[in-house]
Amino acid sequence: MVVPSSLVDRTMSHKLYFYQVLLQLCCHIVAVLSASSSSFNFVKKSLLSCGPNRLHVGWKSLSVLECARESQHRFGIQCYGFLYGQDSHYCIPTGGISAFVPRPNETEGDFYFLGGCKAYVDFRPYNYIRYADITFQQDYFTARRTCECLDARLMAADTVDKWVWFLGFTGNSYTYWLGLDDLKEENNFVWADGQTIKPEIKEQIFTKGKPDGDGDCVFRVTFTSFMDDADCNRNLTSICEQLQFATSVCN
Ligand SMILES: [Ca+2]
Repeated sequence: MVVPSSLVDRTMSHKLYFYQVLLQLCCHIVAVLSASSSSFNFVKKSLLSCGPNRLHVGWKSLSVLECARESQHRFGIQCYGFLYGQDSHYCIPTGGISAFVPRPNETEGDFYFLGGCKAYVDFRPYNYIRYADITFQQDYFTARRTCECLDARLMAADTVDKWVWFLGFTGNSYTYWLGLDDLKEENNFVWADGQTIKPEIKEQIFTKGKPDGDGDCVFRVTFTSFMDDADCNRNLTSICEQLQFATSVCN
């Protein structure tokens, strides 16, 4: 039996059409999956004592996902996060977070963050840590919260190496909070990393007769190489240290 050539052509063209549709469908699924997976890298983060650099005044977006996609599309690697108002549907793309930038206000909505060492713009590398010089004055509790907001902690100068660096860095001009206090138990001084101070370090960093119970928080006394305890409500400058990016490319 002879099959008419027009029938063969029609069958072939149907097959071709089927494969074209299948290919388009696959491409669409891959595109949707990759867009979703990149957007899902953002994590909702509360910012109590620091803020994100706003990259743009913002625009209306239908959803969080849409806001994430458009922020990344418009600002590429500059975009480390975004603010999205669930009620206002307002989308504000953001760069890195900083202690020197105001925290988001209520109308700006929730903050979504990508993270990564470059997203913390205040930090510089030093050996196995990264530090941020918080040059404005805060009480001890606020200074601690500011470091926590930056996913860091007040500096624990609990080794000779870090102690020497701290003295050299802070110079003579300012009084700095150190991450050291006896808030939980009088005269039991504990570093910001949870370790109780070693007796030999305590002897080295406090001048004779100190700490004398003036307060529960420890600071560097201006124009000396020594520490003293003081009222935690005093407003002083501070240093945050960040350890989680010790081996990162940012260093
Ligand atoms: Ca005390």
